[in-house]
Amino acid sequence: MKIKTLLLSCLIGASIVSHAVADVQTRQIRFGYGLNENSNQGRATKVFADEVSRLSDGKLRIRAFGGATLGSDIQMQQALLGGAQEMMVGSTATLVGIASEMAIWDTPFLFNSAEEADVILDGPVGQKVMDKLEEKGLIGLVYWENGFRNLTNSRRPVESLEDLDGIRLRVMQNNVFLDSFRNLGANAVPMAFSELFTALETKTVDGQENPFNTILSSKFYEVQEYLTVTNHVYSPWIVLVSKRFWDRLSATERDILLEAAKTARDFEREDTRKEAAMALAELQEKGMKVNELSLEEVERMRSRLVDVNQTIAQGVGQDLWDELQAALTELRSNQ
Ligand code: TK8
Repeated sequence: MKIKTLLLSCLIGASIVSHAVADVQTRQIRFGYGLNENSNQGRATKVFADEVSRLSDGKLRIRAFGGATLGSDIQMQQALLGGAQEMMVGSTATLVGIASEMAIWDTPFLFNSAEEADVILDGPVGQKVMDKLEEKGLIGLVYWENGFRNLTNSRRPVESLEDLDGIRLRVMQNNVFLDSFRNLGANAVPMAFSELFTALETKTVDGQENPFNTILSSKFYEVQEYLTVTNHVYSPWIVLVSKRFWDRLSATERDILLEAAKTARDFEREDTRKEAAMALAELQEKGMKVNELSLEEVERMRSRLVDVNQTIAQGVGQDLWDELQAALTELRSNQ
């Protein structure tokens, strides 16, 4: 009996596989990202590529391009819209020009922990925001973790809000970030990530903000002396597919991309968290001077950012904003 069942399931399994392979064509998929190969983004892209190859018997081939060699996040998004590039991973923050709802993730101090972010991003609100991309010509597959952002600069330790006065601070090309840092007194300059290292090196800007992982993998410690632990916002990355390309794929091919993106997501979050836990000490070893903000200063920051929250709620729609707040309240009441 056991053997019969086993045989039967083998047969069913085999038919699924052969059906799957028949549905999969040989394709090259250009996948771009902004960070170095030797970064959490690069490592997870490799996991994604290997998994796509494994699930498709080598028929679907991911050609990965790191270090923004296919362009900045915004340039790659345009290439996906036009169909000149098939896939990418980048910040949700730079997508706001295409889908205004993405700005909801830029809310300062939205999540108290990475685990909270996982539940919301992978839950109904995360999916709803992601689905807004389709009518614009992009398919969102999954969110990866960029992480909690922290502040670096080459001028002075930032211990109070006043220390931000006059600091030329690079921010992502996104109005929420621009308004947030202007409200905090910095001289905020929007700029593509791909131009950032040089801008810091030549002192075109004094500072920037990114997770510990990125400060480390992009070697910002070479051109930035001070690091302030602010954790002011949790930044997601999102894995995107050109809709023009997606529309040509079979159901099996789509499943393979989605499954592989989920596997890579789980790997990426674990890898990112492990690295983040070590990165601060490493950055200190590399010579960065690290300071934490006092609770009082964090509170002052929060209160300056309340206005930004209202603008975000208006921009993304009050209903979506309320839905997110309700989901957070429910999540926290279960803890
Ligand atoms: C990489 C960017 C980066 C982001 C930024 O292309 O721009 O500061 O944090 O991760 O998406």
